[in-house]
Amino acid sequence: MLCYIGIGSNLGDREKYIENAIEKLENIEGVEVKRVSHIHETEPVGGPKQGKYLNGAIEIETGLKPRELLAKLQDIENQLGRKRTIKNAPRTIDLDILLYGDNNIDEPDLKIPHPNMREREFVMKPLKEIYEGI
Ligand code: PH2
Ligand code: MG
Ligand code: MG
Repeated sequence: MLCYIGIGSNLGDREKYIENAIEKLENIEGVEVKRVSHIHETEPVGGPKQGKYLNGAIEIETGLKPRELLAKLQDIENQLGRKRTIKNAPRTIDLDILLYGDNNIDEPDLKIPHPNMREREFVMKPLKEIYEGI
């Protein structure tokens, strides 16, 4: 399945966290990283006052089911020191499933397409780069 992942970081060495997360993604069995967008610095949207983000998007081909993929992404977030506190808190790394083929999933802990992604410039800009070929 062709799938798109949103990546973000606004805590600590943001470049390093993004780099490490992509490397870990490449090492997941059943995931092939196909394209990575540019990484952009963006103003935080929502949540408490916090530092700027680095954001990008990643195209992968995967045989994993949505929940299997979600579990792998959460593993990587945990390995990279992600702490879950309040909603939209600053984070070392955030890996979100944006699109999973043309599947629609609406469950409490898994919504695909990712909610509000179309209104979020920090998601759509890197996604467009991938679609339009950078
Ligand atoms: N992620 C959020 C909330 N706000 N703002 C930016 N610029 N980038 C993000 O990745 C981001 C955000 C929740 O996941
Ligand atoms: Mg997330
Ligand atoms: Mg997010």
